[in-house]
Amino acid sequence: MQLYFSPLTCSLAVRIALYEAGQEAAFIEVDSLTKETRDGVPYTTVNPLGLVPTLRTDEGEWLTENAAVLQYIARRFPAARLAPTDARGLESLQQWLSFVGAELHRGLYSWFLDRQAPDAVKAYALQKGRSRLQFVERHLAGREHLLDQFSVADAYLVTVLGWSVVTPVALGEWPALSAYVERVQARPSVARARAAEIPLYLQARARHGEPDLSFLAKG
Ligand SMILES: N[C@@H](CCC(=O)N[C@@H](CS)C(=O)NCC(=O)O)C(=O)O
Repeated sequence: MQLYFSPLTCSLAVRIALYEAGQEAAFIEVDSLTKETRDGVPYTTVNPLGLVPTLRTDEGEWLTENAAVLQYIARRFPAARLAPTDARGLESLQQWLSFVGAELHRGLYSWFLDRQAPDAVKAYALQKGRSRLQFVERHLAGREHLLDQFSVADAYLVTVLGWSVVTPVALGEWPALSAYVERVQARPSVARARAAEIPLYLQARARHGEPDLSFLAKG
């Protein structure tokens, strides 16, 4: 398998899922600014939209869209129990993958990671995002995970909420979300995935002359 990723972006969720499943893959880094792999291949030849993640399976299929890639990994490695197997559980998984992808990733956080987003859009997203954060806050109060046990939806949610530290989303306002992030980031697969990508993220920022965020390396 080959995973095209950019450090600490949503493709981190796929790395987490692979580590959970005990699978190795070739991790091919895409520079999010130049849209080239680190050895200079234009990434749009792999994914015309230039978006990560893209997964090339061992069977030679190309998969895009985080929710689809995550569900592929869950299905391909059932022993890792990264997804429910019953119909109701699968519906809940789909619900949370959609919610994280649309309401949190795209609807809220992505505007703060987009260098060209107008300030008015960011302010609107921040205000509108509050109801979405409140919704997950209520769901997670008294629960360990989005579903009954860790699933690929958690791999996605912990990745997205992890962006709070570099955005104006003040996660401290949401105690259940803050506790969730701390707990899930301590999970071995998540800690290992972050430890692999934080140095790459810091290197990419330094390459592009962006402000130093080395506090991230301290965990
Ligand atoms: N709908 C896509 C969105 C993926 C996405 O937004 N990827 C971001 C990183 S988190 C990206 O590659 N951004 C680069 C860009 O927008 O050019 C998915 O769910 O996989």
